[in-house]
Amino acid sequence: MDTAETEGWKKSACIICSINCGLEIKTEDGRITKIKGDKDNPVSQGYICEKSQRMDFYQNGADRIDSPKRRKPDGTYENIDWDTAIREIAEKLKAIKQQHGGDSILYYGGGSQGNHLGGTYADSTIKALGIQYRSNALAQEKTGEGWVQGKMAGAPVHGDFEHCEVAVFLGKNPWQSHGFARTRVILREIQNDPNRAMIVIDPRRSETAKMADFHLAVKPGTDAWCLSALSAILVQENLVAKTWLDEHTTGYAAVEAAMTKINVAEYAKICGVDESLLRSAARRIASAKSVSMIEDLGVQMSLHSTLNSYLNRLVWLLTGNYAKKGANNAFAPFLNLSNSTRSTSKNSNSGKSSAPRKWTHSPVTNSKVIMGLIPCNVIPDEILTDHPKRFRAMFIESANPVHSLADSQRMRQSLRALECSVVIDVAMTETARQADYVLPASSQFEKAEATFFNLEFPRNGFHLRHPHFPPRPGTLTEAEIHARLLEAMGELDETNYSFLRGAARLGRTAFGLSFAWKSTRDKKVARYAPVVLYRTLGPSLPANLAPAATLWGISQIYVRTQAAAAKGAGFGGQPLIAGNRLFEAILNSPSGVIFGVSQYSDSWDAVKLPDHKINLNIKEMLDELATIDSKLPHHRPDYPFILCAGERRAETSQTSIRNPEWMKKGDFSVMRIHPEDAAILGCDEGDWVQLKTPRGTAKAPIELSDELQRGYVSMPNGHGLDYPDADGTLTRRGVSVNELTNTADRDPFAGTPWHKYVPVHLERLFQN
Ligand SMILES: Nc1nc2c(c(=O)[nH]1)N[C@H]1C(S)=C(S)[C@@H](COP(=O)(O)OP(=O)(O)OC[C@H]3O[C@@H](n4cnc5c(=O)[nH]c(N)nc54)[C@H](O)[C@@H]3O)O[C@H]1N2
Ligand SMILES: Nc1nc2c(c(=O)[nH]1)N[C@H]1C(S)=C(S)[C@@H](COP(=O)(O)OP(=O)(O)OC[C@H]3O[C@@H](n4cnc5c(=O)[nH]c(N)nc54)[C@H](O)[C@@H]3O)O[C@H]1N2
Ligand code: SF4
Ligand SMILES: [Mo]
Repeated sequence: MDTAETEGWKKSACIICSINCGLEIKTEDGRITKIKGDKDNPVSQGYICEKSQRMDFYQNGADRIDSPKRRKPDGTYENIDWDTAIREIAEKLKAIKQQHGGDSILYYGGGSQGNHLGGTYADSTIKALGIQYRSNALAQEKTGEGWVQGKMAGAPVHGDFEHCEVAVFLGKNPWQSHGFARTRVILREIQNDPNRAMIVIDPRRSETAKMADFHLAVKPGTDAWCLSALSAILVQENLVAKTWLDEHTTGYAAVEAAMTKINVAEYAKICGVDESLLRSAARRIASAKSVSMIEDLGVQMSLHSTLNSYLNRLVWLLTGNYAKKGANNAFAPFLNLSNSTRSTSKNSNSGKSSAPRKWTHSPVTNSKVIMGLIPCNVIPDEILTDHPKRFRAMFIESANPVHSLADSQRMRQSLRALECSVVIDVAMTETARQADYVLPASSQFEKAEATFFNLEFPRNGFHLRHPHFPPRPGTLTEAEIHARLLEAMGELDETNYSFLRGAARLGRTAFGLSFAWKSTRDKKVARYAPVVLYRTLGPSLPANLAPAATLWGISQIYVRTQAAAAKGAGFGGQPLIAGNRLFEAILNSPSGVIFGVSQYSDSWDAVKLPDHKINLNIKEMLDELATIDSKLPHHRPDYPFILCAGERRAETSQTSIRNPEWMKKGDFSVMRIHPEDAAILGCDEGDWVQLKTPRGTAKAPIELSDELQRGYVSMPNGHGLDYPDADGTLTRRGVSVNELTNTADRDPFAGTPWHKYVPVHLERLFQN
């Protein structure tokens, strides 16, 4: 490549989905002007999708904020200076802690699709305030799966789609939503190889379903019948990997007994899939050398979601598809997103550590805390009550729960009912507009950033992105905000920092030894390690990388807890030195670094159960399976359609991209409907309909699509944002689907929402 081609390109990443593909960008006058895939990124290898081109709409959104804001009694906001904001927030939250306990404050968020570094610093604020309860978007999708995973193996897994013979996508449309690196390339490879096969379980003929060898077009909400029929076929036709099961698992007898009882023909009818198609899909899975399977929102946000996560695992476990090439494997996480210290945290209200207390259930609704998180759907019930243990305050960071959680009306009401609410965001979002204080963060292109969505196997990569713009005046990084909060609360000051700051100047080894020594003498150093690292190691890091300081601590923990994977990637040996080398590699690899290389057999070490054996028998789930026949999805005559509220399409990108101009053509929030259903409503392509659910109403234009089943309609996620026009008036484009959803519609085990199964009444509108 000549210099004209390479000159001026800067390494970065896309912030729209969990893949965070490596990008090369060009910038001019504060704008991101050109974007291409970064071939040097060791995970994405140059791959990007069309959504990557939207970065400047985020960076230069018209509703970015550049001053802390305080809500006035009339609901408008006034700008205040940082010192005032930090002082008032610290005082108010401390007072709430003193009066009602840290367990009356809920921490929500901590990172979105592109930014997790800020959330690592929140850990210090959480501890200082004695906060015991947390939640974030994972608790409206992944907690059912996390609970099942914990009972069966104790380690998170990821499919090896690159190498599998058979890929199974359950309620997942990877062509649009991705979910593993270089998704579309790999999907095409599977499609074009006659020796491989793709199985898609989705009521809709999605882009991925169109590529599939087997499309099991289940009726919405009936996956439990489809999945248990698949396992029943495996058991009844003697297709299970019996020797493997004997060697590696416990509890098969209970599963066998349950599956023997299932009437496959009847279950096929209930889920609407031909029995012969079910049988051939099950046989294809059983005959494959390797099967990788991934589930996503189609089941995680639908009926029986926790049960479905269990049944999904049975399909690939009964056929021995774990811990081998092309199958599901336990990746070595750099920082475990689902690992929580909170459920066993110390009771820190006194400021001193006392006997460990378990915070296993939410205070008001007594809902299970899973992965350290309370279910998103119960948050309003935990606030809008006179229960003495209700939440009195919320600290929200990098999340937009008023828009993204069920029942926006109740979320707004909940925020307004709190004694204090604080939002840290780059933009004046729907959630920020309900908060008492809004703190403006520097954008993800103005600070060091990274995510911990490092789920690849066997080679796992981490990417620290460098800033390419100066912070917008008036904004601060999350690291700085949390440091200031801790200092304002009187938790940290120079006496905690100065020795370590000096040590940092002497090099990383001296710093590591000093940090270990100081931690034993000064409890606050260990307790508030992220902020202490930022204030001491941070200043010694290359320009603008101070917020990466917390990665030093994470690197140190990683090489100790995942020694085999670290060694595989060249970070073995004496832990302090190895951790330092990894940290150095992270700082000096602008395209990202491979931090873990695992062996397939390492997946067994990751199983945290006796003898590293997988447990197949979750009693609660088998009991639930035994009663599902009485829990068929029922239709309400007053709401004759089922709405999939929030589908991933080319034109959706969460809510970080708020400026609507990225959508060059077409309408926002187009509702897709089967042509025959539209005809019954008297509608044609482009006509508008009124949607009415038990919680709200909306209007949308329709698109006729025979990809959908009769009776089932769908709307995209992430639309309906309130964004200022040229004259500053807020305009909503499209439908914010959670104006239509209900917090009570949730899974009985994990509390995850039924957004893919919203009863709705439709009517043609003659004027929109
Ligand atoms: N373009 C784009 N990509 C994204 C995002 C984005 O906003 N835009 N967001 C990212 C995030 S946060 C996530 S979590 C992922 C989600 O990624 P996905 O889960 O793949 O996305 P969805 O389109 O919400 O749902 C997947 C499929 O579930 C199907 N489905 C609906 N009801 C049922 C049912 O009852 N059973 C079954 N089996 N399937 C059903 C739908 O038809 C749909 O095709 O996408 C990520 N990628
Ligand atoms: N009905 C329905 N609801 C859904 C879904 C659905 O399919 N249907 N999908 C759900 C899913 S899977 C998810 S993951 C959630 C996502 O919902 P949320 O977790 O609320 O996340 P995002 O929409 O990604 O919004 C992230 C926020 O971070 C802010 N932000 C961006 N960069 C920074 C930064 O550097 N610092 C700070 N402090 N803030 C920043 C953005 O402005 C935005 O307000 O939505 C969920 N809601
Ligand atoms: S949206 Fe996801 S897959 Fe597409 S470029 Fe961005 S990170 Fe990559
Ligand atoms: Mo998500």
